[in-house]
Amino acid sequence: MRELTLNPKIAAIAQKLAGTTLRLWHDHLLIKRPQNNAPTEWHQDQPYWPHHNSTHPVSVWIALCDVPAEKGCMSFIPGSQKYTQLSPQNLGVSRSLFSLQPSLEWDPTITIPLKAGDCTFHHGRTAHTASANQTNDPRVAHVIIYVDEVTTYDGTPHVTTDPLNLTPNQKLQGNLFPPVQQFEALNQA
Ligand SMILES: O=C(O)CCC(=O)C(=O)O
Repeated sequence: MRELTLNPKIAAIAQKLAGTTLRLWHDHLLIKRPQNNAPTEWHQDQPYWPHHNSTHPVSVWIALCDVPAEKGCMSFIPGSQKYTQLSPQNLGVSRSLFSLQPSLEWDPTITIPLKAGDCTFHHGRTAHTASANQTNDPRVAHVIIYVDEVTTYDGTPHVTTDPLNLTPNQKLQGNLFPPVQQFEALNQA
């Protein structure tokens, strides 16, 4: 997983899409159990993150198995990254995103089934959902999240930064948040 997260080619594509230099924020493995009966509600990612100065965050969602629509694939609302001020959406409340920004309900969505090894890239504010896993096999995806290299910590709680005793306005840096330009070397270490 370390090699995948620090893959320089994937990171280079993320940087090209962002148009700026990026660093790792965090990764995670997202498994949906067979017949989990639980779609991931529509949301933007960035409102959950304790960041300042991050305007081009990018997430890569990599399918580690075939993910057809009935197995928990992702759908997106293209252009929804323009909503920069929405408060964090409540994933436990159906349609929380649309109560915060009703116009999004009318925007076209795009659903992207993937083959194992395929991936999608999305901006940290692009609204997305993932369907329930209605199959008898687990759905396994690996997500790598990059943020602007200049990102600073804003002092609010997050599971990634809580144990680190960071000072508000401190730049995210160090081993846990390597810049993409170091990935090649780190991946060979
Ligand atoms: O895979 C999922 O169920 C949701 C993934 C997601 O929301 C994300 O990668 O930001």
